[in-house]
Amino acid sequence: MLTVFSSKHHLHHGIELKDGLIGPSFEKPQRADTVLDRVKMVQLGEIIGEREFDRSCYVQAHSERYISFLENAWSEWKALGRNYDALPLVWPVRDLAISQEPNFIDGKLGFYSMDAGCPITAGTWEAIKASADTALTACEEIIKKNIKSAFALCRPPGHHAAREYMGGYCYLNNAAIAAEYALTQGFKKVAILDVDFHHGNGTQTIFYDRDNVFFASIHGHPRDSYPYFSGFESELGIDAGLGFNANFPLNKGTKWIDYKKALESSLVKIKEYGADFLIISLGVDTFKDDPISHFCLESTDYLEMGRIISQINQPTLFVMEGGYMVDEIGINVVNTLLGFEGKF
Ligand code: OKP
Ligand code: ZN
Repeated sequence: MLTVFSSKHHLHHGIELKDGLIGPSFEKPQRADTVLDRVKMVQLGEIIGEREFDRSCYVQAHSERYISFLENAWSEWKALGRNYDALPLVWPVRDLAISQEPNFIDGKLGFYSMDAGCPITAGTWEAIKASADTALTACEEIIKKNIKSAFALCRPPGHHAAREYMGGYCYLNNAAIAAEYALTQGFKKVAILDVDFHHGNGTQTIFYDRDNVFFASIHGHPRDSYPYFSGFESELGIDAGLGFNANFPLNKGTKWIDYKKALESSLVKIKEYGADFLIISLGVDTFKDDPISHFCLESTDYLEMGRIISQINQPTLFVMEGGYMVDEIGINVVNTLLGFEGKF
């Protein structure tokens, strides 16, 4: 399988607010490098760099003003003499005013985020742009070269990022940006299957009222797990999108036997939908030793996960999302891809 990778991901590394403390983020550069090492070790296939795409490619899934915010946030922050990571500290929840964008950077940071998991640093824009371009390049390779599948080794991840907000280490929604791109290239029905441990709230909301992108997610139940306010089974889509969203929240400690049932149910829905292009938001934080999650998949389960996903038998783009047990993340990601290719 072809892999697309950008070493620009190193430009982004930062802090997060977790358990009441500011500390180094779990979402660190070593993650992507570990996956790349494994791709090389098993000789998964060719590895290419990302091409640059026009800004308008991101403005499909996001708003113009949100992209401008991401481009300019660091310089606005730095102009105040702050030479450390930017984090939001106030959010417009419920009845607070959301009709206008604040002028001041502290206001903007809260306006465009859902949590304090997304530091903005000097290199953040360049890294997140490269991550989105990685997904777009892999998508373009599948389409232009007419190949069955490709792996976009994206970092930072994207699935918590919505049309106008960042959250959970995610800034640009790489999978959503790729889905919009596939639609511009003549595909009619894109399905996104999100197997990251966390609900892909950003992807869900971007396509919630749409019938040309079906979204399915298998994740820790929001009663126990981040992002807490999204990912319930009752979320089915709205207006034209009603019936084109499916959530599979699972209990703490879920093992492969139960995970597999949810995976198969999600694929039945994707088949019924009649997808002509498949995007997998591939997070491996479902692994038993992941430090921030509570499912119990084993490394060999990912081989079977890949094999089962391949039954959709449509062009398939894998987009890297989460996974934080750095020693195993490479094995688990690449096992999924090998399983998909029938190599095990
Ligand atoms: C990202 B992905 C809030 C951080 C809370 C966030 C987990 C994000 C997971 N400051 N934890 O879905 O793997
Ligand atoms: Zn996750």
